[in-house]
Amino acid sequence: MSCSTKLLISCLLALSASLALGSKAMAQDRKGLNNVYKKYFTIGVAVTPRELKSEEAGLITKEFGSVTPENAMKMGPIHPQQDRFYWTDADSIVAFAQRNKMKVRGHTLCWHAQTPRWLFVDSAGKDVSKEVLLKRLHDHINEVVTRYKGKIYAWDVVNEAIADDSTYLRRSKWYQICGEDFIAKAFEYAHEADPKAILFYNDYNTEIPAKREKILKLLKSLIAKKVPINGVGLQAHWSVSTPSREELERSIKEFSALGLQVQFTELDISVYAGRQGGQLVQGQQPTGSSAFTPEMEQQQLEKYKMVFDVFRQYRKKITGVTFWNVSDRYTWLNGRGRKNYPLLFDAELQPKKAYWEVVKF
Ligand code: 9MR
Repeated sequence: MSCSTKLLISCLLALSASLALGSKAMAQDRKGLNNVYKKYFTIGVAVTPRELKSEEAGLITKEFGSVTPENAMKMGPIHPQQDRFYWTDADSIVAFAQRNKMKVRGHTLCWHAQTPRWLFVDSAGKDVSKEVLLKRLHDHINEVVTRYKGKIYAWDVVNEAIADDSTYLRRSKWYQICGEDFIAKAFEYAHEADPKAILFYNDYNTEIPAKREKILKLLKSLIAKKVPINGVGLQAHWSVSTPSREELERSIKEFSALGLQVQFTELDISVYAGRQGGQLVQGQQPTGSSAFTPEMEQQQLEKYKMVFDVFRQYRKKITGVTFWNVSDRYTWLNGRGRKNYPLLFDAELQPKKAYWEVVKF
């Protein structure tokens, strides 16, 4: 090897080492989303117990100030049999948050999905009465909320009780057996178990006028009945095409005008157009290659920039923004043979271009 080749190689090595150092320094210099938004609102993330024991843990503590269990506190997973609770996963998330001085949003006490088998039926398999179902709801809420009293600052008490079709309330098993009373009762039971917890009603498609109207109607009726409700969770499963700035601003204004806290509880921005993350429905086949194209990257970055701009503008009304999943390594939006890239970190856990737009203001 000639002298000049050796020199060239050592120059290249030195250059690549300094580049590596540079990107490391940049990673260390990153303040983290929650710190950048300290004066605005808490920024949180939905987590699985596995992530808290993996590479993701460092990213979670660096970037976020609050965690929400993605599934671990839902009634099916946490209360699989009437006389048996499964606490391991939920406990591990709460312990992680305590160790790292993070807040916890509890999710969720009463929902039509992910319910345990035993909940709505008696031993003969017949539907239970309204009294029995409300007693079961009471006992469930009392047990779970009491266990984490003082450790979970906010609960999604009732999730998704409003219908997507032209009816008002979703015709769920809860509704069929109890009528609308289960909603107010769930809040009362949660308040009784932890009077200091901030109690939320949580739903999706809250920027669609027809659905927004129905949610407003429900919230107004709960407030009029003096039900202990403190906030509304707007899920924010959005996409490159939704919501518009106008729709989003209108939702924040109308919900906060009720005197409730507003939190965005399940934020992600799908790279496929459409409501609810542009999900594929049963039987629909994915088209194209499922790659994250530069066009998607640009559209997503613009949507993230716009929504955080609005969030900052309405900082006085908004008390929290939670992402639904940590990075593009794992998202609930993957499915039916199609990959999605809805978050601010890529599958290598590195910040995407959209991240830098969100922290630049
Ligand atoms: O992300 C959750 C996914 O892992 C579960 O399979 C799914 C079951 O319905 O629930 C997902 O989380 C939902 C949340 O609890 C309520 N709002 C909609 C979320 C996405 O479906």
